[in-house]
Amino acid sequence: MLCAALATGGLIPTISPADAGEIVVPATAECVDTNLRVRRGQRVFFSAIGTATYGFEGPPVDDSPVTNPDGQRFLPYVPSATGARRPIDGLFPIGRKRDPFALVPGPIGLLVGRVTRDGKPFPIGASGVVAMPGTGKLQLCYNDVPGAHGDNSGAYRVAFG
Ligand SMILES: [Ca+2]
Repeated sequence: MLCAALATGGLIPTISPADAGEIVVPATAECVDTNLRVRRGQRVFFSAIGTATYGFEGPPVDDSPVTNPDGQRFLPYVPSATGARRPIDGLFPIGRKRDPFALVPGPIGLLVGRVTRDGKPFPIGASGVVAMPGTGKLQLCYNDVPGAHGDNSGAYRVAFG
Protein backbone atom coordinates (compact mmCIF):
# COMPACT_ATOMS: atom_id res chain seq x y z
CA MET A 1 0.00 0.00 0.00
CA LEU A 2 2.78 2.39 0.87
CA CYS A 3 4.44 1.74 -2.49
CA ALA A 4 1.17 2.37 -4.32
CA ALA A 5 0.69 5.59 -2.38
CA LEU A 6 4.17 6.76 -3.27
CA ALA A 7 3.70 5.86 -6.92
CA THR A 8 0.58 7.98 -7.14
CA GLY A 9 1.66 10.68 -4.74
CA GLY A 10 2.14 13.31 -7.39
CA LEU A 11 5.66 12.37 -8.32
CA ILE A 12 6.21 12.61 -12.05
CA PRO A 13 8.00 9.50 -13.27
CA THR A 14 10.93 10.47 -15.45
CA ILE A 15 13.85 8.52 -16.79
CA SER A 16 17.11 8.34 -14.88
CA PRO A 17 19.72 10.93 -15.89
CA ALA A 18 22.01 7.98 -16.57
CA ASP A 19 19.63 6.84 -19.30
CA ALA A 20 19.70 10.18 -21.13
CA GLY A 21 21.22 10.00 -24.56
CA GLU A 22 21.40 11.20 -28.11
CA ILE A 23 20.71 9.36 -31.34
CA VAL A 24 20.64 10.02 -35.08
CA VAL A 25 17.34 9.15 -36.79
CA PRO A 26 17.93 8.75 -40.54
CA ALA A 27 14.90 9.59 -42.68
CA THR A 28 15.61 6.43 -44.71
CA ALA A 29 15.06 4.20 -41.67
CA GLU A 30 11.46 3.80 -40.72
CA CYS A 31 12.45 3.60 -37.05
CA VAL A 32 15.66 3.17 -35.04
CA ASP A 33 16.17 1.71 -31.56
CA THR A 34 17.21 4.10 -28.79
CA ASN A 35 18.25 1.36 -26.32
CA LEU A 36 16.09 3.24 -23.81
CA ARG A 37 13.56 1.10 -22.01
CA VAL A 38 10.54 3.11 -20.87
CA ARG A 39 7.48 2.44 -18.74
CA ARG A 40 3.93 3.49 -19.53
CA GLY A 41 3.31 6.99 -18.19
CA GLN A 42 6.98 7.80 -17.83
CA ARG A 43 7.79 11.30 -19.09
CA VAL A 44 10.66 11.73 -21.50
CA PHE A 45 12.04 15.04 -22.70
CA PHE A 46 13.04 15.28 -26.37
CA SER A 47 14.94 17.89 -28.34
CA ALA A 48 15.52 17.31 -32.05
CA ILE A 49 17.36 19.23 -34.75
CA GLY A 50 18.26 18.61 -38.37
CA THR A 51 16.63 18.47 -41.76
CA ALA A 52 15.56 15.64 -44.06
CA THR A 53 13.57 15.05 -47.22
CA TYR A 54 10.73 12.61 -47.91
CA GLY A 55 11.09 12.25 -51.67
CA PHE A 56 9.83 13.99 -54.76
CA GLU A 57 6.45 15.65 -54.58
CA GLY A 58 4.48 16.49 -57.70
CA PRO A 59 2.69 19.74 -58.56
CA PRO A 60 2.22 22.30 -57.24
CA VAL A 61 5.41 21.74 -55.21
CA ASP A 62 7.23 19.87 -58.00
CA ASP A 63 10.37 19.31 -55.91
CA SER A 64 11.74 17.50 -52.84
CA PRO A 65 10.95 19.76 -49.88
CA VAL A 66 13.07 19.76 -46.73
CA THR A 67 11.38 18.90 -43.42
CA ASN A 68 12.25 19.68 -39.81
CA PRO A 69 11.35 17.54 -36.75
CA ASP A 70 8.08 19.49 -36.34
CA GLY A 71 6.99 18.33 -39.78
CA GLN A 72 7.27 21.81 -41.28
CA ARG A 73 8.38 21.88 -44.92
CA PHE A 74 10.71 24.26 -46.71
CA LEU A 75 12.11 24.98 -50.15
CA PRO A 76 15.46 26.67 -50.85
CA TYR A 77 13.69 29.35 -52.94
CA VAL A 78 10.41 31.26 -53.06
CA PRO A 79 7.97 29.38 -55.31
CA SER A 80 5.36 31.13 -57.42
CA ALA A 81 2.19 30.21 -59.30
CA THR A 82 4.00 30.65 -62.61
CA GLY A 83 6.64 28.11 -61.59
CA ALA A 84 9.33 30.79 -61.30
CA ARG A 85 11.73 30.18 -58.41
CA ARG A 86 13.14 33.28 -56.75
CA PRO A 87 16.37 32.34 -54.96
CA ILE A 88 16.69 33.31 -51.31
CA ASP A 89 19.36 33.06 -48.68
CA GLY A 90 17.88 30.34 -46.49
CA LEU A 91 14.70 28.26 -46.60
CA PHE A 92 11.16 29.29 -47.51
CA PRO A 93 8.35 27.68 -45.43
CA ILE A 94 5.57 25.98 -47.41
CA GLY A 95 3.60 24.50 -44.50
CA ARG A 96 2.95 20.93 -43.44
CA LYS A 97 1.75 18.03 -45.55
CA ARG A 98 -0.65 15.80 -43.66
CA ASP A 99 -0.68 12.22 -44.82
CA PRO A 100 -3.38 9.91 -43.43
CA PHE A 101 -1.28 6.86 -44.33
CA ALA A 102 1.93 7.96 -42.53
CA LEU A 103 3.14 6.17 -39.36
CA VAL A 104 1.30 8.89 -37.43
CA PRO A 105 -1.56 10.25 -39.56
CA GLY A 106 -0.33 13.84 -39.72
CA PRO A 107 2.62 15.87 -40.91
CA ILE A 108 5.18 14.12 -43.10
CA GLY A 109 8.65 14.47 -41.59
CA LEU A 110 7.43 14.78 -38.01
CA LEU A 111 9.66 13.11 -35.40
CA VAL A 112 7.67 10.14 -34.14
CA GLY A 113 8.19 7.53 -31.44
CA ARG A 114 6.89 4.08 -30.70
CA VAL A 115 7.41 1.71 -27.79
CA THR A 116 8.49 -1.67 -29.17
CA ARG A 117 8.23 -2.58 -32.85
CA ASP A 118 4.57 -3.36 -32.49
CA GLY A 119 3.64 -0.21 -30.57
CA LYS A 120 1.35 2.41 -32.01
CA PRO A 121 3.45 5.35 -33.27
CA PHE A 122 2.92 8.65 -31.43
CA PRO A 123 3.94 12.24 -32.30
CA ILE A 124 6.99 13.85 -30.67
CA GLY A 125 8.06 16.87 -32.76
CA ALA A 126 11.08 19.10 -32.26
CA SER A 127 10.93 19.63 -28.51
CA GLY A 128 8.83 18.71 -25.53
CA VAL A 129 7.95 16.22 -22.83
CA VAL A 130 5.97 13.16 -23.89
CA ALA A 131 4.29 10.61 -21.61
CA MET A 132 5.18 7.13 -22.85
CA PRO A 133 2.11 5.21 -24.08
CA GLY A 134 3.57 1.79 -23.31
CA THR A 135 6.32 -0.22 -21.68
CA GLY A 136 9.36 -1.49 -23.58
CA LYS A 137 12.17 -0.31 -25.79
CA LEU A 138 11.69 3.15 -27.28
CA GLN A 139 12.15 3.61 -31.01
CA LEU A 140 12.31 6.91 -32.91
CA CYS A 141 10.98 7.27 -36.44
CA TYR A 142 10.71 9.66 -39.39
CA ASN A 143 7.04 10.13 -40.19
CA ASP A 144 6.43 8.85 -43.71
CA VAL A 145 4.17 6.19 -45.20
CA PRO A 146 5.42 2.71 -44.16
CA GLY A 147 7.44 1.31 -47.05
CA ALA A 148 8.08 4.80 -48.50
CA HIS A 149 11.26 5.65 -46.56
CA GLY A 150 13.67 4.45 -49.29
CA ASP A 151 13.59 7.70 -51.29
CA ASN A 152 14.22 9.89 -48.25
CA SER A 153 17.46 11.60 -47.26
CA GLY A 154 18.91 13.45 -44.29
CA ALA A 155 18.48 12.77 -40.59
CA TYR A 156 17.44 14.28 -37.28
CA ARG A 157 19.69 14.37 -34.24
CA VAL A 158 17.60 13.71 -31.16
CA ALA A 159 18.57 14.23 -27.52
CA PHE A 160 16.39 12.57 -24.89
CA GLY A 161 16.39 12.56 -21.13
CA1 LIG B 1 9.43 8.89 -48.95
